[in-house]
Amino acid sequence: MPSVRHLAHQILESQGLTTIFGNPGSNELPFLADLPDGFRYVLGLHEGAVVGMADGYAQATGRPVLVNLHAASGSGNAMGALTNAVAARTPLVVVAGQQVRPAIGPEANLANVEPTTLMKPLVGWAAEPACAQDVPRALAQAVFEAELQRRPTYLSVPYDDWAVEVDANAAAVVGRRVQRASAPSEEQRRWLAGLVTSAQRPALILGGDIDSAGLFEDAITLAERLGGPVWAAPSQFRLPFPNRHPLFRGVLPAGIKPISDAMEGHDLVLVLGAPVFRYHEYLPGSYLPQGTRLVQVTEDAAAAARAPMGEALVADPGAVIDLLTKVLAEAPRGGEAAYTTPPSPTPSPEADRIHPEQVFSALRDELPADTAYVVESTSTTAAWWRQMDLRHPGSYYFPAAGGLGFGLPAAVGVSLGRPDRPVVGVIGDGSANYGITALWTAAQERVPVTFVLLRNGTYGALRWFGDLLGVPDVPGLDVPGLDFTRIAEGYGVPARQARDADELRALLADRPTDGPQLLQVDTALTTPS
Ligand code: TZD
Ligand code: CA
Repeated sequence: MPSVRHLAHQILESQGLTTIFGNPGSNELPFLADLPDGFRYVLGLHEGAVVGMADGYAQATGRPVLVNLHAASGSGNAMGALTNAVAARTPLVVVAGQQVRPAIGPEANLANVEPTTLMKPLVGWAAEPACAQDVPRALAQAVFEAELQRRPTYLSVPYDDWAVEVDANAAAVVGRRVQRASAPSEEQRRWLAGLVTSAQRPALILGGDIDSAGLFEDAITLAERLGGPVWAAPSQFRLPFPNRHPLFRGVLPAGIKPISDAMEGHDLVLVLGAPVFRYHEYLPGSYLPQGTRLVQVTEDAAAAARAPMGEALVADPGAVIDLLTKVLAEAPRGGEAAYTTPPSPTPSPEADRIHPEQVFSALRDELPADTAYVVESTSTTAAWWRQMDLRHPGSYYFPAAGGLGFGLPAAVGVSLGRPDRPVVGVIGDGSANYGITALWTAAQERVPVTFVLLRNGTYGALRWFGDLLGVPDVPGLDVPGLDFTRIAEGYGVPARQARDADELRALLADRPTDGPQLLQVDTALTTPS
């Protein structure tokens, strides 16, 4: 008779979840015992970093990933990082260790007292199996729910369950396949095709799901046939379209009025793979200009249901791109205009500081075109998009819910998931602290990530926000006295200070490919828009 542990490992293997990101405690040890060959355990030193790494890995591979956390305290530490995974629709399968069954009721130390409510509403599904026999099935469900809902799930397993021997029925779940297809019906296809072919001035707004779902290239074909402008949806966590393509108009500003202004003159706005919309700054106005019709196509039923305007079709954006590309094939309206060239970087106003645009133009010139960037630097967004030239799928990752602590760990996860791609983390001196322990994992795993640490001594974006809100003088906005070269060295990551743009270029060109490195640059303060 097989043990629960044996079946669980088989299920994970058959579903391709053989890389485990975790931080263990007593309750988790029995699950980790006897892991078969081919499993890899990536240790993170703090649960926020564990989830950030797993999020990056899952996004880079497009597959669900197992996260193993310690009881309620480890789960609690992970919750901030989970907000990003929820917004990015990342299928993380979080398995937490529970005390032995007889010890839960009396609340022994490290009992996870209300495991099914603890992580809600962040996770889309949470359970603790009612008996050991049900653990294998529940684990499979956790994987399938994460994939089907594209949302993290949470399973709490009492640690005395792993050694229990179960009957043959429990093994029936090994190797199950659960798939989803969501192509529009004939009637829906006619409706969409009619809308798009009869539009005079259509516009496309693409969300992060386009890149997550591997539709980056397909979106280019569609846009070129449509011939209309393309924006990335606001609060973007992936880049769904090449940012220097002649049809690209940028990432939409995250306010009601600016989006409405941008849509002026368009009779049809087609939103693919994005919520409508993830606003941030409250800049009131009417949602859309007079006479503009908005249609959202998303697989995320909740995003369709909660949108405040427009029509929605819950379907696979890939199927819709396919359909529209075919419908538009006979009447191409697109031009062959060239990709735009970035401007010369703005010089720094201060002698001992580099302008962020100088940093980004150095990245653009010195690094391979297929570099994947994980960005968590909040006041430099405008400078970033002015300088970068990203033409490959999977080139850009940003914390999807704006929760800091994603960038540094996610860069490690992206590199572990895609060892074929150069990976660079662009991290602010504020942001770095929330996920700093991932430096240790990068050093131990010899992950070839270059971390470019932008040190402006402050929470730059919050200074800008304070001005926007009319409260420029608040405490707690500066972060002086941090030297990330010394912090990195302490975690085992070699580090250098680049004193000017030329030195940065030289260090980037000469970056190691057998392990991580951190390059710190002192940067001038800029505003995000
Ligand atoms: N805590 C968490 C977990 N997430 C957050 N988003 C914040 C706090 C608030 N916050 C922002 O939204 S931006 C920011 C903070 C603290 C400043 C980040 O500083 P940085 O980047 O040095 O990384 P800039 O370029 O100086 O803004
Ligand atoms: Ca900063």
